[in-house]
This record gives sequence, C-alpha cells and structure tokens, in this order.
Amino acid sequence: MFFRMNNIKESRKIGKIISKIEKGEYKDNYRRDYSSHVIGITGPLGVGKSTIVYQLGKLYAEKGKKTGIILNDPASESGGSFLGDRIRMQKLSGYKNVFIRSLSSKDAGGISGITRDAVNLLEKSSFEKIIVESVGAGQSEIEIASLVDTCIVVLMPGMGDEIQMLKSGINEIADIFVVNKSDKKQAQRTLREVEMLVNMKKGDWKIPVVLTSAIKNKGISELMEKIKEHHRYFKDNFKKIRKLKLEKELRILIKNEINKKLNCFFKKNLKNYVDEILTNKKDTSTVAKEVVNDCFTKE
Ligand SMILES: Nc1nc2c(ncn2[C@@H]2O[C@H](COP(=O)(O)OP(=O)(O)O)[C@@H](O)[C@H]2O)c(=O)[nH]1
Ligand SMILES: [Mg+2]
Repeated sequence: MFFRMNNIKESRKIGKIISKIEKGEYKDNYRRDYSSHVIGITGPLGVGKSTIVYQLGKLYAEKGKKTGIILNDPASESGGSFLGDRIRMQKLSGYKNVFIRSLSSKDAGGISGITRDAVNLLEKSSFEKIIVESVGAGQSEIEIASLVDTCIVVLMPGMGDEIQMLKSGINEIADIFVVNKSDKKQAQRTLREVEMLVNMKKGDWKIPVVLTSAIKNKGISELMEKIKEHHRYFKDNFKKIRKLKLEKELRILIKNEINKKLNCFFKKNLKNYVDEILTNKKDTSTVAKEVVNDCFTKE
C-alpha cells in the first residue's frame, strides 16, 4: 500500500527505496542524526492506534510540518480495519507535506530492521515528524521502542489490556500512555488504573497518561503537547535517555530469550529432574539452584 505525497517526485523516490528495503535489496550505513522526531505508537490491536496516527498526522500536517507515517500494522495487510485505515490515510495523503507507507516484512524477515531503515530514510529526507505505528504484541515492538524517541503506548477501557502489557514488558517502554475511547464506559476506571501503574515508576520523566477519543478528535492536542514536552526532555537528556532506552530494551529482550530457552529446557528435562528428586531424595529448591548455577557458570 502506497499513498502519494503531493510532492510526487520525492514521494515516488522514497517509495521506491522503501520497496527495495522491504525486499532486502537496500541497506545503507546511515546513523541517525536525530534531526527528526520519531514518535512510536504501539498497543494491542483495535485500541485506536491508526485513528490516533491519523488525527496526530493531520494536526502536524496542518501545522506545516513535514510528516512521515510508517504503519507496521498486520490489519492493514489483510481484512480487518484495512479499509477504514485506507480511507483515513488517503485523506491524510491529500496534504502535500505528508508521506504514508505501510511496511511489509514478507520478503526481508523481521519488521524492526526494515522500520529502522525506513525511519533513517525519512530522516535523511528531512521529515520533521516521523510517526511509526506498530502492534504491541511481541518482540519486534520492543525492538522498535529504542528506535523511536517518544514511545506512546495506547490502551482502551476494559479488555484487561494493562495486565497483558505488564506481562509483555511493553509498559516498561512507554514514555506516554494514552487511554483511548474515552467515550466508552469504564474509561475513567482504566485511566485510574494506568495512573496507578505510572505512579509506581521512578525516574525524572513523569510519564503522562492522556485520555483521548480519537474518533471524536478529543484529547489529541493535549497528546501533542505531551509529545512536545517529551521531545524537549529527550533532547535535553539525550545521552542518558539513549542509554536508558537501550538498557531497558536489552533487559526485556534478554528476559524473553531466557524464557524461550527455559520453556524449551522444561519440555526436555523437567521430567528427568523430577525422577532424580524422587530417587535421590534431593529437595526441589536444591535442584533448582543447581540447575540455574550450571546454566550461568561459564565453561
Ligand atoms: N468508540 C471509539 N471507537 C474508536 C475510537 N478510536 C478508534 N475507534 C474505533 O476502533 C476501531 C479500531 O481502530 P483502529 O484505529 O483501527 O485501531 P488499531 O488497531 O489500534 O490501529 C475502529 O473501528 C475505530 O473506528 C474512539 O476514540 N472511540
Ligand atoms: Mg492500526
């Protein structure tokens, strides 16, 4: 899916390069110079990310900012909200300063590398705001987190999403939380729950929780204000935040890797250890300690 920017020549050129990136045919060694502000929007399917991206993109476009939008949304590839997304995003592409592209990783493997290259390309092309939408469901979203300067995690009333978030580690990467669909019942309750979660966090950036109704275009300018505040904080504490973001990302990824290995280990070995306990009469905590010590001792 490719929507044209009114600056057709530039838009075509960027579009072509992104197609090459998707096929794994284009790589360059550009390192970000942070002249763009990269804003990530993540969260479970259906919470209203695309609608928020649309409203935000529209606001930036109307302010005359050169805005790039990258969608990593499986729903935009097949069925689901594809049509809605398409209609919305086509409206946006009417602005001459907006470029929109939905990425596919079918050919080149993981989405995070492709997103990184696409973001780099847009930064090189002097986009002021680059908005990246991704579904907060797995590994790649965590990887995308350190790629973006401001990470927004979107939730909505009900669904028990907050709990899921806690599990997947997404809540650790949020710079801003949004509770969308404020027009729904229970919105205030979810807002309070997320605020409680945020209040437990330490650090000198106080994570804001913004209530929006993207569909009614409510709360979007407040969100934009918080994004601006975070960008200022990001620029003022650049080195520290970069380090912190990488540290968080690495911590989550290592945990995930260990969990994967652990599940594999359980499948293969747990029964044997139980047998060992039964025959040798060792206790479970001794065996657990021995196993873990063995794993973490270098050969
Ligand atoms: N009631 C309500 N519905 C919304 C709101 N924002 C988005 N939606 C609807 O929620 C559905 C999913 O929205 P979408 O932006 O595609 O979610 P995404 O999967 O997170 O990108 C669509 O039917 C939207 O029209 C909102 O603020 N209130
Ligand atoms: Mg979407």
